[in-house]
Amino acid sequence: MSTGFFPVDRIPYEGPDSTNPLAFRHYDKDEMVMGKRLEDHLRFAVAYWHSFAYEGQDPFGGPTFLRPWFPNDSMERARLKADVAFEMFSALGVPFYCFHDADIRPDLGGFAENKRAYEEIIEIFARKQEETGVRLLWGTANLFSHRRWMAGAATNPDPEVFAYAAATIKSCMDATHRLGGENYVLWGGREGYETLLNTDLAREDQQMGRMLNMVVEYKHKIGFKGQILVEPKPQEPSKHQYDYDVATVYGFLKRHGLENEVRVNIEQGHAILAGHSFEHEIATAVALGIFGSIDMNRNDYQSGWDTDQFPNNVPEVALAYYHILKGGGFTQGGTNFDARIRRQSLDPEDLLIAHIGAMDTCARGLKAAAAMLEDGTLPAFVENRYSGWNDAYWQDVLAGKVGLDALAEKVISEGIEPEPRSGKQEYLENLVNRFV
Ligand code: XLS
Ligand code: NI
Ligand code: NI
Repeated sequence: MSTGFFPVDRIPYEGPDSTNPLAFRHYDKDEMVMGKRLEDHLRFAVAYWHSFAYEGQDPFGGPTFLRPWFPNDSMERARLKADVAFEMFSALGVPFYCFHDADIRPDLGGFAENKRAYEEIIEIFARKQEETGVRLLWGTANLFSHRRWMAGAATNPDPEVFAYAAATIKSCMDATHRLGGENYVLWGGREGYETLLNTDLAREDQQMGRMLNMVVEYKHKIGFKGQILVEPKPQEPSKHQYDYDVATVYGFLKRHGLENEVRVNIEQGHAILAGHSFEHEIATAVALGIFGSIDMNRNDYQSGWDTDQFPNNVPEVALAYYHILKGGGFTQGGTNFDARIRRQSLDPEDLLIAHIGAMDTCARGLKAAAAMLEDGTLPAFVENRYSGWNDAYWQDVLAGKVGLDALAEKVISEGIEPEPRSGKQEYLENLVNRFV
């Protein structure tokens, strides 16, 4: 029995010439690209929080979405929300979804009541996953909204908050494991500070390192096969967040002996906030061997905060997928739409339209990226640019068999005077434009 919330129950693929706003024009999930179905390349997920828990508030105004499952104060409403959510996953034909504990259950006050409410909804999700074939890309804990987290979760000066965070993470990992989730994500919105005047950086680093080690120990203890992912973000809500960007997270992982256990979930808008591009963050993670998954969205380039809009820029998305495909593509990760409709987009169909446009944008981007790889000119250019290093002598240099003095001797005895070569940036930009 459908709730009747959405105007249609299935979004068809109608091809590029379709003018139907409730149809895909570029995302044909069975289309083969580089020997793989588009659905298996992109691994789309809907974010429960933005589409079903966000009520439309902004810093200056309250809720604008008057959904029948708001306010979030009873199990009955939480069950209705779950029904509508799975109707949308099925209508869109997405293979995955993602959620926080606080998105799916009412806040009933104490830890034990909330845990019971959460577990009841998890059992409903398990049944709905069976019925629809939709799977869990990742689970996570909301350790940032409630006032108890205002001074941090793992990095809180109060050890009892640390314990509460550990208990919350444990129940979210158990639920993710129960639902066969492919990843578990940690985003530390409050793991940072508002002012250094009240903050001990060394202690907070130690606390955060211990928490992440406990997560990894527990993963192995229960036999969870998913990836553990940290999601970098430089600030917001904290003035400064410790998981600033991919390179910072890598340093943290090394410091705490976790670089082979934990990978990153990279979000487009967070990359921009950190002063990077999305592809910079992806390429860095691939180079360091910690690429895991992506949160796909877009920021407004004028407003300067994390606006979580749906992606609509094909050339940008194409470069992101280029680096993902070049790095071997997703394994357990995927494309999670960490994006919400604008607070004036009131109609139920606006939720569908937003995801349709985003999925079409990603499909076009991925196909352009695949075409660039299959054409081969761009990767060959880069390969060729470094090809001098392939000689045995230069490999010995990298392997540490040649020292500074030996290199100095070589330059003098062979009269080496290197000739600069063009980086051909404009040529490469024009080349990319042939595919997007
Ligand atoms: C907030 C983050 C958050 C994580 C999940 O900016 O993107 O939504 O993805 O906690
Ligand atoms: Ni975000
Ligand atoms: Ni995110």
